[in-house]
Amino acid sequence: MKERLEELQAEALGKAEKAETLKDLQDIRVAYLGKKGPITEVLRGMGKLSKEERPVIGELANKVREAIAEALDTKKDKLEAEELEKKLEQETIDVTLPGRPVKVGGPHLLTSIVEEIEDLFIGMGFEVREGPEVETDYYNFEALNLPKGHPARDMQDSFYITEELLMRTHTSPVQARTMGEFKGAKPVKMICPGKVYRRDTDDATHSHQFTQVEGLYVDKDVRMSDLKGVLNRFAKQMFGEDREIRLRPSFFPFTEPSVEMDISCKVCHGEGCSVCKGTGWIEILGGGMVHPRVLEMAGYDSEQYTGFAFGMGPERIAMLKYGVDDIRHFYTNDVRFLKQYHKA
Ligand code: 2NL
Repeated sequence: MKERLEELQAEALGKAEKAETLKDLQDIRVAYLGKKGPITEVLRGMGKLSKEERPVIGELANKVREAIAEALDTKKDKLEAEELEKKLEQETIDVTLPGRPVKVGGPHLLTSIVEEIEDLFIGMGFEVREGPEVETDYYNFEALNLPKGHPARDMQDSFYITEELLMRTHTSPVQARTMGEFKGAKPVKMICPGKVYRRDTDDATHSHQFTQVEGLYVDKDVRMSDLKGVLNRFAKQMFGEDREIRLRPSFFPFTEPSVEMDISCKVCHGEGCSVCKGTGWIEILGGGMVHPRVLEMAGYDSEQYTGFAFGMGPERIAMLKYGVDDIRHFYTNDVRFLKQYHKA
């Protein structure tokens, strides 16, 4: 019996050593230590032994049982540790791998240009003001010296919402509102950037929705020379200190006198080329002295106050500055166009 037990122990320990999985270990445990296993069987046959042999075999049987259990436990710990090791290895993150690049966007070219224009005028003491895109007929036309039936209203075919409401055709109503707010009692020095709408058929130079920046300076003693000085500074900072400006007489219903401003052509320096169509000059904006009727309607005494105003299209400014040949590029949002103008 003693030999049988020792044989069983050796056999079980050998198998435990070779076991490769936790399942193998469990099978060995059941096979050797289970109720139907060989050790239990040995213990059951102890009745046939002599009084002297019984405690010896009993003790040995327990030792064998313990030895097998211990071998299985040890092997179990080892297998579990190996498994954990393998799992950790599989799940390792290589922090030195290069990351996947994140696509970063940037401001739209028009946004950048409008901000650049704003910064230049803020630098000259102008305040930036915004207003509604849906306007009343009064602020969009009437207050700007464009009474009902005025031919210039046809020039600006507009999107009407009701008889009295329309999509603004310029940003001047923001200025008319501001002058009204100030009640003719204090100076106004402001610019108003924003979207405007006109019933035009879209093509390379027209868009039914575009952007405008208008400026207004009303105070005692504001003169045409102030307009010229401010616009000259603007043109040089926007297009380069080597650019010249010139003012030509023009007409707008809300200014008198009215002017259009050209900048000298950078390509030919005034000699005449295809960019400036042989003239040496490129038109960039319009302006003039605020019509006394516009001042009076807003509550300003036109005997005491004078003002200048101007308006420009940021799309046109951007097209000239960057050589963009079609206004629709600003609105079709082709990333191949847009990403060329992202700084950094
Ligand atoms: C252009 C010309 C212009 C104005 C805008 C204005 C506003 C007030 C009073 C008087 Cl409140 N004038 N604005 C004046 C002259 C020209 O815009 O070609 N814009 C794209």
